[in-house]
Amino acid sequence: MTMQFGVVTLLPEMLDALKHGITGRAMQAGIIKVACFNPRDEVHNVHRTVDDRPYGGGPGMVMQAPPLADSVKRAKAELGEKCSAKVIYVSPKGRCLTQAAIQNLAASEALILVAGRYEGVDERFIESHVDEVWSIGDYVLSGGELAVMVMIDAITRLLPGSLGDPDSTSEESFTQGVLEYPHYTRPAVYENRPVPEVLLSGDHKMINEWRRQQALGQTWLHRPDLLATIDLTPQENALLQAFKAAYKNADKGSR
Ligand code: 9D3
Repeated sequence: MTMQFGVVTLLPEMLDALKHGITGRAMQAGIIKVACFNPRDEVHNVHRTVDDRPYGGGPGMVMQAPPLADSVKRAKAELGEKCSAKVIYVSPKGRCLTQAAIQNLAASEALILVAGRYEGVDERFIESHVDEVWSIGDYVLSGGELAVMVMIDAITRLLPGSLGDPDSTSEESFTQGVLEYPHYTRPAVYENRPVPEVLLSGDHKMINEWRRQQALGQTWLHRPDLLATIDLTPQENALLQAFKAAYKNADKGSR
């Protein structure tokens, strides 16, 4: 029932941010459990060294394999029965995370997530102890902790009971593959901009159609790559053509 996350990190304090918001609520409700394992705790020499210079030379430092492996072993032991827990290393070299990948990971009983620091970890740790490598996008972070937190956040909100509003997730299936329609709340006029009239009409058939059209239009404007991957019904195609026509017309008026 509880999904367990074992996080291997040199900076466990960073994970304290998960105590806020939906993840914090999920912790309190027993939906998730997050336990950190610090490779430094596995080293008993004077300086408690966990990194060293790269063989072959070059800049920066590399995390050594033994303290990382010992932390993973400790995490597996603590997760108890769930020795089936996959070990995931987050790295800019990993496969890029998608919502589909998050859905698959959310079906796990337990996950061990390894965050790197410095230039990365000794390749032999990955070969011997890591099952999957994931990236959160093509940009450079200063370490893996934020990526681990992104994964825990995205997984947690899919777990039963973790979202305050159960309608929010079913709504998402209605808008699968397209961007969201724009949202409005009071005041009815803000900086001379009125709320779209249809939203004040009370006509929910019209409102749904407008929202569908806006979702398709937003996707056409901002994520044409997504639009290319979905099949539109003839009605949706007509809604999008009308959006494009209105958009191009508005452009004429402003010149
Ligand atoms: C200077 C060469 N860098 C490769 C682009 C090395 C390097 C950069 C950043 C090594 C580690 C990191 C730290 N990043 C992560 O640990 C990380 C990450 C990321 O930077 N971007 C996207 N996803 C992820 S998941 C983990």
